[in-house]
Amino acid sequence: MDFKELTSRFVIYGNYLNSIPFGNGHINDTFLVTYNQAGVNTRYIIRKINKNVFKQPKIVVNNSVKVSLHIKNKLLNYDEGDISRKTMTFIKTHDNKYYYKDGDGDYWCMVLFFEGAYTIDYVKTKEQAFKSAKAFGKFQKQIIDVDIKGYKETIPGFHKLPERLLAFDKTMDINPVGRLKFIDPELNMVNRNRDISEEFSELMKSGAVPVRITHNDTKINNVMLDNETDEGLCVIDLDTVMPGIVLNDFGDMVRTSTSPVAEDDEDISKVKTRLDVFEALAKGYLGQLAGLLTKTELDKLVFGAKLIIYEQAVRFITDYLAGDVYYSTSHKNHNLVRAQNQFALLESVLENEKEMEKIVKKYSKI
Ligand code: GN1
Ligand code: MG
Repeated sequence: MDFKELTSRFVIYGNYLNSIPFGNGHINDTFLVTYNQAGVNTRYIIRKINKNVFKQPKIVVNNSVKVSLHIKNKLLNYDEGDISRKTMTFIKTHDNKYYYKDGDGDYWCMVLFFEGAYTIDYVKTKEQAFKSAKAFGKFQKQIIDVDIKGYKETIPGFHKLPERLLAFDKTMDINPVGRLKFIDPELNMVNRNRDISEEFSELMKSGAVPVRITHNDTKINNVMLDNETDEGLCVIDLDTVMPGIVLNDFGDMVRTSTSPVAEDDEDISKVKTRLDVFEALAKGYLGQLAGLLTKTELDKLVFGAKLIIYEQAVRFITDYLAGDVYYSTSHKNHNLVRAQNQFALLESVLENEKEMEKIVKKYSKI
């Protein structure tokens, strides 16, 4: 890819210097681009939206830009400084669009890079959990008033667990690459926990959990932390911002923070949910959202953790059965290991459920 030519489609001043691959997301191709602008090096991120995952890339662009502008206006109203490190700044093209469509039909988006900030892949200290959860809580607070009608689904049925299970069942029937024989224990885990899906369906049918605009991918490495203060600056990876439920967002923080090891760590014996980290998450997230969530949402936050961990395990094992067609993998059992890891985490959450409920109560206010 000729990045000089590609980035010249966007309104950027100065001279192109270089670009390098960046980050470790499983879905989109991301690059860090440097321009010299009047003697100062300015860095940008350019990302190719994965069109196999996001069938309608324009919806991704619309949602990400819209939510970022909404947050920018909030920050301006509250007169907060450092705005370009507290929300994403999307760069327009010369024909006034927030994306460039290349000759292969791929969509590219460009944003300002956050200088002086970092991300973490797993949580080492309670403080890191607290600060990241605070950032996700603040994000939710900032967008609590957006009009849901302006946001379509970027991936239809993304967090609809019954559909994920249906996909698993279908893949199992087809067994396209002959891996079914390797997944007896995981199949058992899928089947033993199908009640989570039933509870989810009941809950959604009852209407007790409001559909809001949510992030839907609140992995711990989707928060930028400040190099100096370690405070959360900005929530990133807005591809899945769309109508959703806070249960999943809280749950995905639990999924990606409370285990001391990464989601693909092979040493399953290390996978467990750390209650002190969980408490820091609840404190950070709910500290921002006091009075803004409903009683049912608060009551079901721990269920949200079970929901998303189970869903993620099902997604990984489905992709393993399908022959690794969705997630990028670096070895042949990568998705199997990921699924085993997530099932172990689910078991740990199930064991600690009561304690976790108590913690959430402690920080819940209506
Ligand atoms: C993907 O984009 P990335 O790598 O942060 C996935 C999430 C999963 C996650 C598991 C659009 O996230 O839903 O939770 O991998 N995103 C999409 O690591 O499928
Ligand atoms: Mg993502």
